Amino acid sequence: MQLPLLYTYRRCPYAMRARMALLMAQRQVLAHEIVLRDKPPAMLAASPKGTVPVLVLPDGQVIDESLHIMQWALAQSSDPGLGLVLQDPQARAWIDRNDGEFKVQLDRYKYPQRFGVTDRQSPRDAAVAGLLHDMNALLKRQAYMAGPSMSPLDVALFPFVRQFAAVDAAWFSSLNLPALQAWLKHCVDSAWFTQAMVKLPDQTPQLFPNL
Ligand SMILES: N[C@@H](CCC(=O)N[C@@H](CS)C(=O)NCC(=O)O)C(=O)O
Repeated sequence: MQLPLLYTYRRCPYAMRARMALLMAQRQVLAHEIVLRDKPPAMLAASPKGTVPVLVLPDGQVIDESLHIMQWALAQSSDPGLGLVLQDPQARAWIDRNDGEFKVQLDRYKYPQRFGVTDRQSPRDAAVAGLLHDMNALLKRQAYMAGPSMSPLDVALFPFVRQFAAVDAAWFSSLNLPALQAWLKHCVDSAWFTQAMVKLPDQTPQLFPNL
């Protein structure tokens, strides 16, 4: 059987989403770890916008948005509930806030020079007062974003919160966001994340997951 080909980059939070969804759905692909400054011509031919992740199906169809790859993978899971999680309007609203306002704040906080930001505390504090505060409020009532167990919604969100936390880990752990901090730790410690972060050799497609 011909496998889909996933162009991925280990440290990219969008690619992490895609890899964890493939794991959750137990859907095997060939994973090609790219070098960002030397993207494979075949990837650019399939998706000229040049972002990862990109999934190329055996019939030639190209899926080059992380959420669409998640949905494609989850739709094939033996658990039909998995795919439904991302279709919930509230889940979509969380993801839209993450991929929109929070990602902008994260980039300005993480790379102030790149964005000409002189006061990196403004985007940092806006992120805390915005998405992170609201996630913490929900996570006080339930362990994960869509209920009592880890779901594709957590997978879509936590790689970005992880990046935010890692900019200044001591400062992040000093925040009064205990439910969010516990959630992040559980997600990072999960088997999904551990397996999604297994190192693949550059530029050599490998079976993923390698069952
Ligand atoms: N909306 C896209 C965003 C993907 C994205 O921006 N990926 C980054 C890496 S984290 C990328 O490939 N950037 C291109 C580059 O750095 O050359 C998705 O959800 O898949």
